[in-house]
Order: sequence, then structure tokens, then C-alpha cells
Amino acid sequence: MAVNESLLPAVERVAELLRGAEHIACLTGAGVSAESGVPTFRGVGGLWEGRRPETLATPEAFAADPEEVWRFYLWRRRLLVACKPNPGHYALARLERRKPGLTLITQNVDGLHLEAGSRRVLAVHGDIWIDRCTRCGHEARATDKDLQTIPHCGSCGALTRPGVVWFGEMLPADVWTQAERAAASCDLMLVVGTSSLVYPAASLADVARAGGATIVEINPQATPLTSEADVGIPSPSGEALPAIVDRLGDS
Ligand code: BV8
Ligand code: ZN
Repeated sequence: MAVNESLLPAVERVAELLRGAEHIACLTGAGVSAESGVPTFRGVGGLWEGRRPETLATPEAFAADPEEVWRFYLWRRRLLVACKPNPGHYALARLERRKPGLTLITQNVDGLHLEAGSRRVLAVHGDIWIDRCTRCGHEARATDKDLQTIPHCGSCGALTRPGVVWFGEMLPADVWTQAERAAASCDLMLVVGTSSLVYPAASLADVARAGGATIVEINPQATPLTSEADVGIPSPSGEALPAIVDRLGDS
């Protein structure tokens, strides 16, 4: 689908900002994977068996009932096996090739940015495809051969957990430091497909603005960031991002 005609001036404005920017940070959330068929967290269909992800994505839920939390994550992995990157993911990978100063920071754990060809990806909430041992910390990439069985550690046999950051857990320190640095030093920040409700990721736009960056939001719905953004494109990212990157041309 092409971007709505009425948004073309905003699309051209963002392309112009990208042409002039050297350091660009892009923060993405679940919305950038929505057009790939991945349910968002807080949108319609974002529930699992009537439960909200926030109540399952916690250390407490895992301690109380590891099997139930694993059923949630195995369900999401089975969903993801059928999901492919969408034009929004591919546009960001093209943008990285055109603008090497781009840093892509994602809250998503689905791996679709890497699958679309983005190379410099800071996954601040981890990776759903990683199994991490609860005893020895050994990490292994899940194979999608069998997504019905709770994985155990290949090294010590103990129960594993998904390699994602749960609510109440610290973000991986090295990745978070790089994300903060990219936000603080960018001239332009694109905030794409996120409700801007989850911290500290949602604070990155404030860090960028404090550093003098121009803020662009791409999201069909309004968020707490919308009133603060310099440019807003109320469009699905799978339509807006390709339109923007197409306008960069080869100049
Ligand atoms: C931490 C991995 C503690 C797991 C995730 C009260 C106030 C402020 C903060 C807190 C508070 N109480 C608790 C906190 C902290 C908490 C938090 O922020 N809670 C929120 C809910 C209030 N944060 C934490 O716990 C973080 N850790 O703070 O550490 C600490 C501090 C010091 C010392 C020790 C400890 C950890 C947060 C990470 C949690 N893990 N995911 C998993 O995936 O299973 S977060 C989860 O939410 C996902 O990663 C998701 O990406 C993220 C954010 O959601 P969004 O990506 O924005 O998705 P959402 O569905 O919300 O929105 C989708 C958007 O897309 C919508 O706006 C929609 O309009 C738009 N959209 C839809 N379609 C499209 C589209 N956009 C474009 N195109 C489309 N087609
Ligand atoms: Zn182990």
C-alpha cells in the first residue's frame, strides 16, 4: 500500500531531514512488526489466552509458573516462524546502507530487523530466540525444529528461560549504554511503531531532544510523544518508511 497522498509533504520533510543528518537514531517498537503479522503488546489481539503480556513477561510469573510463561513464549515463537520482515523493516535496512551514521535501537525481540538486512541493531529488550540457562547462564539460539517443548540447557540440563528483558529487569548494560549514547549524539531521531509507554526505552526521545535532535514520530495512533515530536506521520510504518527512503534517491 502506498502512503496516503495527504502525508506526502511530511514524507518529503523527513527525507530532507535525513539528507542533512549525519548521526541518526531510530527507535522501533512492536508497531514496526505489526504488518508482518506479529501481534503488538497493547493493541487488539495483543492478548494471550486472555492474559496481558505484562503479567507474563516478569520474573515473578516465571518463578510462579515457568511452564505457563514458556507456553506464552513458545506460542510467540511459533507465530514468528510464519512472520517475515515487511517493507518497513527493509526500508530501514536500505536507510542504513544510505546513511552509515544510522543506529537502529529496537524494543522488539522478534529478530525481523536483522532478517531484513539491518546490521547495526541494538536490541535493548533482548532476543526471543535465545534460550538462557537459569542455572549456569549458558545461552543457545533456539532451533525452530520443535516449538512445543520447554528447552533445557545443553550444558547442564537445567531449565532455561527466554533471552528477553522482563518487566522489572535491567536492560543489558552494554547495549543500553550504546543506545543512550546514540540518542544523546544524534541530529535526528525517528521513533517508529511504539506506544512510548515502556521505560527506560521511552526516555530515549527525551535524551535525543535534550541533545538538540529533531524528533520524527511514525505511528497511526497518537502517543505521549506525539505532542513533543517536530514531525508526525500518522501512517503505518510499512507504508511511510519505504516512501521516505525512496525520496532519498541516490543524491
Ligand atoms: C526496568 C521483552 C527496572 C519481553 C519488554 C511506572 C512508571 C514508569 C516505569 C515503570 C513503572 N512501573 C514499572 C516501570 C518500569 C517498566 C515499565 O516501563 N513499565 C511500563 C509498562 C509502565 N520497565 C521495566 O520494567 C524495564 N526495566 O525499568 O528496570 C529497574 C530499574 C533500576 C534498577 C533495577 C531495575 C524493562 C522493560 C522491558 C520489558 N520487556 N519486552 C517480551 O517481549 O516478552 S517490553 C515490551 O513493551 C516489548 O518489548 C515492546 O516492544 C515494549 C514496548 O511496547 P511497544 O513496542 O511500544 O508496543 P505497543 O504494543 O505498546 O505499541 C505498539 C505501537 O505501534 C502502538 O503505538 C501502535 O499505535 C503502533 N502501531 C500499530 N501498528 C502500526 C504501528 N505503528 C506503525 N505502523 C504500524 N503498522
Ligand atoms: Zn546450564
